[in-house]
Amino acid sequence: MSFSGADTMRKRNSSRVSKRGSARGSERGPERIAERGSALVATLLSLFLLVFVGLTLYFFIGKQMWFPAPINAFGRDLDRQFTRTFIITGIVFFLSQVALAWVIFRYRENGGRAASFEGNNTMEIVWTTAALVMFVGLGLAAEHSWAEMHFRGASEGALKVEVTGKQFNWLFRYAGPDAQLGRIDPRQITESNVLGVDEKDSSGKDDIVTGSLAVPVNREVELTLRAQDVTHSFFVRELRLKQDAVPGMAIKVHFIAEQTGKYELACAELCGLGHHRMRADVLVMSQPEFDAWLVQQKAEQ
Ligand SMILES: [Cu+2]
Repeated sequence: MSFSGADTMRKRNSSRVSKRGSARGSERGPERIAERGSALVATLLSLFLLVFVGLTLYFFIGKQMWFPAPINAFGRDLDRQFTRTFIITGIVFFLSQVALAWVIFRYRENGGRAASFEGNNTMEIVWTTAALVMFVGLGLAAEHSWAEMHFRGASEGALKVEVTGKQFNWLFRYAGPDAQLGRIDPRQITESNVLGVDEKDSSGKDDIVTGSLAVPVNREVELTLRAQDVTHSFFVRELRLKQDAVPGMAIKVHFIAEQTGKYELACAELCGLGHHRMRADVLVMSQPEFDAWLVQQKAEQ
C-alpha cells in the first residue's frame, strides 16, 4: 500500500467510524492495527505449528501406542521399511513445517504492501523430482519383502490350514491323517457342516474344524483364506500380516512364527454389526504341543 493509499484508507475508515458514532477513542483503532500489523496472530500460529510438530514427533519417535514386536522375518522386514519411510517423510515433514512457521512469522502483515509471486519452475522441478526419487526408492527397497510374501509360494513341507471368515467368526480347517483337505461345496453348508465340506470327497472325512488357529513354532504355515458372505480381513499384528478374505476366492499367504505365545487375530474389514467381536486366538506352540492339541480338537468334534 503506497503512502497516499494508506492515508486515504485511514481517512475512509475514520469517517465511517465517526458516521456510525461509535464509542469514544475508536477513531484511532484502524491506525493502531496498521502500526501493530498481525504480529500476535502470526506469533500464535507459528507457535501452534511448532508445538504441533513437536507433539507429532514425540508420538512417533517415542513410539507411543506402537505395534507389538514382530515374531517373524517378514514382520521385521516390514518394520525396517516402515522406519525408512518414517525417517524420510519425518525429515521432510519437520523441515517443511518449521519453514512454514518461520514464513508465517517473518512475512506477517505489518502495514506494508502485499507481495505477489508468479511461481518458480526450478522449484517445481526440484520437488517433483525429489518426490519421485523418494517414492521409487522406497518401492525398490521394499521389493524383496513384497516378492517374498506375494510372489513366492510356501515351501513343500508347510503346514496347510484353511481359514474361513464369516459373519461373525473365524473357522480353521486342518487336514487329518491323510494330509489332504476335502473339497468345499457351498451348497452343502448346513448347521452341522458349517464349511460345506463335500460329503462325496473322502479326503474331507478326517478334516478337523476349530475355532482357534494353532500353529507350530518355527515351521512354515500356508493359509488359504476364504469368506462365506462378505469381505473380511485376516490381521495378526505380531505377524504384520493383513490380507482380505474375499467370497469366491481362495487367497494364499504364508509365514513362520518364531515365538510361542497367544496372539490375536482380528477381522480388519468392517463386515457388519458384529465386526467388533470377530476375533480368534492364534496359538503358537511347540510341535509336540501342536500334535497333542490337534488330537484333542479331533476328539472334541
Ligand atoms: Cu469380518
